[in-house]
Amino acid sequence: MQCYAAEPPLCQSGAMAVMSLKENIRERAAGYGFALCHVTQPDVGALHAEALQRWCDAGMQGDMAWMGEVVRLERRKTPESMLEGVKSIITVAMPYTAPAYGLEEASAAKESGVITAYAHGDDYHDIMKKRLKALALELDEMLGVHDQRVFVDTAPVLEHALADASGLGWQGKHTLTIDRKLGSWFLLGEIFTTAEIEPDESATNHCGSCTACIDVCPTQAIVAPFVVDARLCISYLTIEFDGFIPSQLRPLMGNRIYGCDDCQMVCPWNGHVSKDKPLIDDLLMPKGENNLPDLASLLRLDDEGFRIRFRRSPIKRTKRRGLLRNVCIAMGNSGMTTFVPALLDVLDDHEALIRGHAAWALARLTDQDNQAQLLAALALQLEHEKDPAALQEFSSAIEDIKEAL
Ligand code: B12
Ligand code: SF4
Ligand code: SF4
Repeated sequence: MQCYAAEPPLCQSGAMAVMSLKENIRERAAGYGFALCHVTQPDVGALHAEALQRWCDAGMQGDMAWMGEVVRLERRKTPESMLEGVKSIITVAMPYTAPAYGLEEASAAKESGVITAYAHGDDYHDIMKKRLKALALELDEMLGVHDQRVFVDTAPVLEHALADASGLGWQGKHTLTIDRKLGSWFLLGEIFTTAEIEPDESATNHCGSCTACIDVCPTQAIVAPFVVDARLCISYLTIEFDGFIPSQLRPLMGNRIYGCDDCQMVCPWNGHVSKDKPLIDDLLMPKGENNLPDLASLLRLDDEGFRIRFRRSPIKRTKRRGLLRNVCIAMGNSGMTTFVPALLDVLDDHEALIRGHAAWALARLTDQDNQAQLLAALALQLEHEKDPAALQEFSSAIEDIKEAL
């Protein structure tokens, strides 16, 4: 045992607090907002390595080429390939505020879009990376000569497997990492170091016979316990996928316009996590504007408006074209003909992706009163349309409206 802390409150004169290296790291991590901090060895285990390979072989990564690419795939399986001589991996979790609404309230808000809770504040990637680097600097003092690297999300690191092995939390059937107290409302990061730190015990699974997440998934993307087919997952479709969303999946997306939290919202381990009391973390603090935002206002955003509104938000990832595509789908699913004028306004948008999805949405909102107007507007646009995919959307929309007559 050794006292590693040089300054109060860890080592106060008279009441010398003696703590182990790991306790000291944990305490410092907590100072950066990392509510959980554990340690493991650089080994993801055969179960995870094989399951990852099967997932990619089945093409479940969809268009996320960076997940299937051979070199990166091998790196995920072998953490030692990410830092020569790595001996220990420190895993951390940074909590964010759970959604302030329930599933029913969110889907009943037809004029609004649902944005995943982690994206209600600033972009966590920037925040966590900065904080992990600052923590890593402090480790330099504690660990002596060592090499280290920090990772958050985007690197080829199998974060759940390492979190599980380090005892930070278990991987639930929806594949997210869960802690008994925090539920799953947190994000993961790691520090890889060449220093040797005593590893923690791995986590134990507490899903039991529950299948709530599998049952609630709107697109049945959890194809088996612990297996999410990304191609079906609304999170993938709304954030990662850049093209025309398969038309059979669009009605299932409801009003989710950026990510999806359904499988987490029904998880009993999230039941006790407070929805009303935001976590005190200034940067990740939810901004009201992303809490069930008005769909019509979002559809009016031009490129500059989008850039300004989302410049510090993870939502910038989809670019305007992706978000407005999702907004069109939510409008089409709303059953609200009051959205028709807004959708007609973007039928000649400079982005084919938005034009095409607006056409689809208009066909869904056709009624006796507006069908002639909609057919005329779509036919007019069809004459000028050059993009093959948008052209296809216009033709299908016209056919659908005619069939409904
Ligand atoms: C690709 C990716 C996605 C993809 C694919 C999701 C997936 N399940 O793979 C998409 C875009 C769909 C996605 C969505 C989301 N993501 Co994501 N995503 C990632 C990323 C970059 C890689 C995940 C990965 O390795 N997938 C490959 C597959 C094969 O892994 P897997 O699904 O975990 O499968 C494992 C299990 O099947 C396990 N296994 C096999 N058999 C068995 C048996 C048992 C008993 C057990 C326990 C395990 C087990 O082995 C496999 C390999 O480890 C990670 C960050 C990272 N670098 O790890 C973030 C990450 C997982 N995402 C995260 C988040 C927040 C989300 C969303 C909640 C965002 C949202 N609200 O929209 C959703 C949740 C959807 C869901 N249910 O998974 C967080 C999760 C935080 C947490 N508490 O767990 C991460 C860790 C990012 C971060 N740094 O915080 N994501
Ligand atoms: S995030 Fe949504 S779509 Fe994806 S697995 Fe969970 S419930 Fe299903
Ligand atoms: S909903 Fe049930 S099965 Fe799914 S992760 Fe939570 S406890 Fe596990």
